Amino acid sequence: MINRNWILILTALFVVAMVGSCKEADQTASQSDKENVSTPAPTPIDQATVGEVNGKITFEGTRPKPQRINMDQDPTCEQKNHGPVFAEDGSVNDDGTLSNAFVYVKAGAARYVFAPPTTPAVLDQNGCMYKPHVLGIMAGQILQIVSSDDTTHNIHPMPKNNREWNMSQLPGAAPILQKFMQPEVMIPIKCNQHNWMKAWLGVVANPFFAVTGSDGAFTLKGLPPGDYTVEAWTATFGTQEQKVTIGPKESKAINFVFKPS
Ligand SMILES: [Cu+2]
Repeated sequence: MINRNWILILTALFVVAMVGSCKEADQTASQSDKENVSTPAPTPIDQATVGEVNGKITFEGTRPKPQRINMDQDPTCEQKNHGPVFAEDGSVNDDGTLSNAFVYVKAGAARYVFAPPTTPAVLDQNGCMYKPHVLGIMAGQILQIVSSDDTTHNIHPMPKNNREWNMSQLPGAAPILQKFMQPEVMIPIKCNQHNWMKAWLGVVANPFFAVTGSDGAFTLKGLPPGDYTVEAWTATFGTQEQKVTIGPKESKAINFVFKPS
């Protein structure tokens, strides 16, 4: 009697497991089918002939006054930052260069299809500030949003060409994974909990983009020979573009100088 019951139980468990794994396989298949339909094959690029564009972003003129951020509203945020915090938008480096400029190939690369990287672009929330403040990502690449804070954030991208959404992230919660399928420079991201939190996301159809750091420098590597329009975007001082022709294996320098807005 006992043996028969056990056989029945084991059989039932086996059936449940099989049904479960079939369902999983079905979902995986339909997901990859969808991706295959929407993603054309990448264009082969002769890596032996690629070149690059590099340069610096600088600022000339009277610098805007640094804007101090007031985090009184959430003591958790205030305590995590040791000392005053200033807004990144409009800030000029001591040496006159600009950080947080987004430089990318705006035109000239559309004749190629590029596969988005399989590694995600990561946006952290740390001290109730988005890190990094400006982030580049390829259309279709995963944006992984994490929080290093002991407070709840509500991430709210405000795109024009992509789907708008907002999601809360509690302390210790799993990363939020999202994709932006349409190129869009730039998507502002705010936090619905902390009105000072701001980030900018540059979604590009090609892998030729960079964000300047404390030296104001950028490099766009791996460019096939051709004519390109390179745009430099800043949150406060507007955008500028320059045309550049890259020959085989050529490295060209172009600089952008921004003035007070
Ligand atoms: Cu927040």
